[in-house]
Amino acid sequence: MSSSSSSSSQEAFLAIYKEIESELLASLQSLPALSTNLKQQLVDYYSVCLPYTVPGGKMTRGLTVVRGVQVLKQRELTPAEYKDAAILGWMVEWLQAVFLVADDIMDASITRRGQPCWYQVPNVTQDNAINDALILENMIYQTIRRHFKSHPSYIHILDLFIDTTFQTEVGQHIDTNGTPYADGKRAPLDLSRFTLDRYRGCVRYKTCYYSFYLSCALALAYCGYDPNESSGEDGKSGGASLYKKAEDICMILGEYFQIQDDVLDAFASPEVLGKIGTDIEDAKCSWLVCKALELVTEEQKKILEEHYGKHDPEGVQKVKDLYRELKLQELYGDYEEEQKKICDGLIAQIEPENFQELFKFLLGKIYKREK
Ligand code: GPP
Ligand code: MG
Ligand code: MG
Ligand code: MG
Repeated sequence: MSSSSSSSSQEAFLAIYKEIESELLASLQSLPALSTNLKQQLVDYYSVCLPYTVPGGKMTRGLTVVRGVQVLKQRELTPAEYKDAAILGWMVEWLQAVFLVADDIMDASITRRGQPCWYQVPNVTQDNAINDALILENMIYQTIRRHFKSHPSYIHILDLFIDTTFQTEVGQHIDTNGTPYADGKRAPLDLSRFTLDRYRGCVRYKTCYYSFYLSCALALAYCGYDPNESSGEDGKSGGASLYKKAEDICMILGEYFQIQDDVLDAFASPEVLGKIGTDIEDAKCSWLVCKALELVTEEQKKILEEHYGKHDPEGVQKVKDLYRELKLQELYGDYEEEQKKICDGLIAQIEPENFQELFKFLLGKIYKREK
């Protein structure tokens, strides 16, 4: 796709965001039994919250739904179809906003998309931000009901959001290390938990489903493919197998994407990345720490034991120096090249051939990404 056609497709997509935002603000404006003044306060607040938290990312998840519907229909979309696909795409972006507002609180992050995290904005605070994440989530269901209540796939679309949300929350639980508090204290750092097995389970749940599979599955659902049946719209066969093929490749793309996210967390410049890494401070089960633990000597392991999981810039620097000494960036470079080849090979085997386009689009978005 040329950069001009990609920027015009982003513009068209953003125009649909504005429509959804207006509808949601209008519904706040018409809440019953509240004074005009109170309703105006709500509208004023969410007129800032929504544009701050929902658009402003790379929009890959949302644009994937549009691309998926185009690929499955094998033709240009009518204006009504485009709008439907873009609304579903924005619902994935909305879900991402829910997760990011909450994740930044949980990870004690500072910036996101080149600006302070929403909970860090003066006058927002953590109390508001937690409730905003809940409100943002509810807006997904209001919007899907408004636009798809009489669509044949309505229930299936809802199920996809419900299931994906739960999967992501399970992944987030594993990610936050969910160790029960003993005597009011968090359990001490346990490096033996940071295995690639734990990593892969965590990432499948916290990232792959919502960042990759959901958008593809929504495109299938919108086009009439039933995950429980072997035939789809117009008697097209293989509904169930298309979901399965999408899931299989999305799990591989998603793991590759999160490994990139972890490497960028430690090594990318925050100006380019738009966020300041916190994985070392937060004692995250990052790909880097898992790989480091496979390679360290007893002496080097002491650096991790002493400095991993602490909010101390010098200690964090020592961990990053150790990662450099272990040549983890080079190891990642090799992993990325190998992963690209594996993904190219797997995508080339997907049938029908037109479905391959969707995964080529996703792989193109992530290969060698810098943010
Ligand atoms: C990415 O983790 C995963 C999420 C953003 C899902 C959050 C899920 C919730 C249920 C809140 P990350 O912390 O590595 O992302 P980032 O690096 O963007 O902060
Ligand atoms: Mg985070
Ligand atoms: Mg997180
Ligand atoms: Mg991260």
